[in-house]
Amino acid sequence: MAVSNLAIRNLAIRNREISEIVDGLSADQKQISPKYFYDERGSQLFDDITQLPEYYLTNTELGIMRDNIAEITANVGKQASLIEFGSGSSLKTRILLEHLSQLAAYVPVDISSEHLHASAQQIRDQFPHVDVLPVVADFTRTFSLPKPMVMPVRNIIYFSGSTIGNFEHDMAMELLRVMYQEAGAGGALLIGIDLQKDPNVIENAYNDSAGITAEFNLNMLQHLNRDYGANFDINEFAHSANYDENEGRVVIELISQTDQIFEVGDTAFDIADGEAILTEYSYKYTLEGFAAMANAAGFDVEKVWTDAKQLFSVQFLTRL
Ligand code: AVJ
Repeated sequence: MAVSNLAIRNLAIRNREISEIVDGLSADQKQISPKYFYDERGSQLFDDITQLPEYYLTNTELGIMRDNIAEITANVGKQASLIEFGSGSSLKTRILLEHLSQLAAYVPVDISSEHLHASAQQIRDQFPHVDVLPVVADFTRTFSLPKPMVMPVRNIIYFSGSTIGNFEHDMAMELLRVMYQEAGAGGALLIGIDLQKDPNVIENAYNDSAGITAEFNLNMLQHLNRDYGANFDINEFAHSANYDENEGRVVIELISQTDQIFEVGDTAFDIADGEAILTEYSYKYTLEGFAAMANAAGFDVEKVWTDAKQLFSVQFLTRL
């Protein structure tokens, strides 16, 4: 029987993921990586979250981009290669592409090949003059860049949505160092960073009244049941999101509603009534705190754009 290389490769990836999930659930603090939020339904639910009145992040970042687009594109300059960390089907990317008329290339980088190629094709359809060169890679490690038809003047790394907030300090630093490497000489980083603010505003963004964030969080268990041989009883877990002001992070968890046992593949786990599975951190920064990290990774904070309420920031960092 012929088994394709692709099938073998996918199996190998899946086995690695299952052992990663089992390891996380075997730790003292049970945890599952936030990357498992994003199956098809999870991606749809996240899109829904971005439309919620409580979830200020997306609309605020969009507003900042729209209000400052002339300055932003002036900082990027002409004939840059725009390298987006993440597959970039968002409105923010479209605003940039609409206003950066002389790009050397647009390079979306994503680990999911399917998602990446679908959104790359949409970008090509909407921006036929742009050289779109998708790269399948795990952007937490360095990867090699494609050669555009036109020689880029500089690389601009784009990382929107405050996605860096998912990473704890050491990993966030590592990611900034990867972006420094990928930017190369003369390169820069355009990044969206959520800011520390009234804890109630933050907590409401992760505890919306429509219950979409709860659904998004619980869907992770459904995803594991469907694709990773788990048997979670979705009805026996509850969504929880609390802002820890000292750590500057939202802690998002699934709380067991009873003493129970669940399995992932062949491994069984006990979980007590009230015990948590950590599914996500969402770090919020002060401008000073983020600047210190950027400096330590070799960047200079050249420009910070914020909204009137200082909820969110878009920052332009150049290599020191
Ligand atoms: C995609 C990581 C930026 O932290 O706000 C939204 C994900 N989780 N609601 C965030 C998320 C729950 C989001 N990021």
